[in-house]
Amino acid sequence: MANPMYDALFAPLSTRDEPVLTLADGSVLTGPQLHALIARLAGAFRAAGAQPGDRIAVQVAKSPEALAAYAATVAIGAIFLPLNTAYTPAEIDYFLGNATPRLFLCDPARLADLAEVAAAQGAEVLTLGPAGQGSLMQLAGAQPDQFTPAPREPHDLAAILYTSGTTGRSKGAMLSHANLLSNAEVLVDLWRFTAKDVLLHALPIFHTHGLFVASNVALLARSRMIFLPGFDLDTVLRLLPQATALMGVPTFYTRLLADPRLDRRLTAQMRLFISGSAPLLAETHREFEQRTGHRILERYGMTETNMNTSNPYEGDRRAGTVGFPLPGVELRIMAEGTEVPKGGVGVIEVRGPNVFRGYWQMPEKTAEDLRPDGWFITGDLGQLDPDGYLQIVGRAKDLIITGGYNVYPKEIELLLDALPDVEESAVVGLPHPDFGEGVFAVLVARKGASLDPAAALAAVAPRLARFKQPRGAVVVPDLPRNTMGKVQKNVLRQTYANRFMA
Ligand code: MLC
Ligand code: AMP
Repeated sequence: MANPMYDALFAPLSTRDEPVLTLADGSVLTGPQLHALIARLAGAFRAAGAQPGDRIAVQVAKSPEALAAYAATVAIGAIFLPLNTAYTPAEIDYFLGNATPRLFLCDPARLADLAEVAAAQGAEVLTLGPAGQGSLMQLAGAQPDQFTPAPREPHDLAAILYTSGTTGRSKGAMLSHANLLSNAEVLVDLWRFTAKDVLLHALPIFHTHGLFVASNVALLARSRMIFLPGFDLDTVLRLLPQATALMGVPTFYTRLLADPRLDRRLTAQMRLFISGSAPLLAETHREFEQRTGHRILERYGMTETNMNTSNPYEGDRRAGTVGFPLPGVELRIMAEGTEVPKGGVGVIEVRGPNVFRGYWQMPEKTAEDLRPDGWFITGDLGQLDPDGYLQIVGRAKDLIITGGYNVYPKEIELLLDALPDVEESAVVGLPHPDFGEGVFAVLVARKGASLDPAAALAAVAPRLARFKQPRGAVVVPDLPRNTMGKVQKNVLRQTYANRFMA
């Protein structure tokens, strides 16, 4: 019986007798070594009681073992649930409560904070440190380096990734083997990835971009990955000459451009620079081409759909656009229930094998975004230019994207509004030179209360991942509202637009 993801991405490793992962220190893992690691982790998860269909939640630093944990989870028919390493115990408590995983793999250094949360949610804890320390590798050491994967159907779930909801509570996007594989196959072909490529991988692997767009594509194409713990500018500049491709969020590119060491010589052997997860400014695109001669290829995706559109590999990679729908993906622009012709602005909807199976245990939320005929309402505002290039012009959803991470204001507003001296709050994204957008809070004090903005932010910080914490706040007499009484966040964004800009 087949296991689609294992068969396509991981089984071939056993005969790829060459370096598959190269680490920052130059050490390598060959295909058979990585495959043996996956086998042992599969045995370890099974020994710990994980069955097909179980969720395995993972909040660990990026490492070959972490990547192998993803592969092992999918190979035993379980469902991989990666969690941002910045999440606090309060946030983790929500995810474990919603997904009820069988196992929770966390950093041994955070066991004191997390063991109680995991126990309360009935998840058995295994630990994995950045250098492979912890109980998981101990358990894996006793396992064979061969194993039989569990049979899976294409529509069986391979992963659940949380993407916060506009109402503040994150939703678990359910992704099937077929969702992920169909997208990886299209991207390998569209972006010309081959066994000759070396992907410089500096993204986290707890989100779609680093896990599915980068890792799945490289594995499927049999490309090698220079597998870095994260984006460190000096390391990326040092290793660029050894790579052929880089995938990054716009912050990667603005940071590279801010460093005079980035030049044509350093990037001469590079084949492809890809950007996504957040808007790439047209001037960044132009400056990058002037500096290096490379035209960045921008693409557009989501946790719920993986990649939707891409600029062409051959042909005009148009700055300020996200290109055309991928082969097999339908796209339309909708406004007031009808499709908008070229040039008109509306909400982007997509349909195709890449579109997820719905939100975990949230049928009503699923029905709000996923139409019965398969069209998914992205919440992004877009328009098609005369040549059919898609431009993302805004968001219908209340979303901030900071350095490529999504932040939903509601989650922060609920915490601020619960403070004794706060009457109400509005959280907005303001232009930020490094992260693209920065989180900012506008507060109204309760009658008679003297509200210190810094104290308010400090009070909510412990419950929020660092990247969600507002980087600034102001107290105002009242919030601007429209005639319907809805807070006008666009007015706030205009009023405070220069807050983070030098
Ligand atoms: C780190 N910090 C951030 C931040 N990243 N704050 C806001 N937004 C972020 N994105 C905090 C740090 O905790 C630190 O806090 C301070 O800001 C300075 O950190 P830094 O050293 O500058 O951050 P760094 O570690 O360099 O990380 C920046 C980054 C990282 C851009 C490399 O954010 C990153 O890897 N982003 C990629 C996100 C991603 O993979 N997105 C894909 C989503 S999937 P303090 O208190 O210590 O000073 C998706 C679908 C698709 O969107 O289309 O791909
Ligand atoms: P996530 O839910 O983390 O997958 O984030 C998906 C969101 O990121 C999309 O709905 C868009 O709002 C945004 N996004 C992804 N790629 C791009 C891009 N190239 N340009 C602008 N926004 C993007």
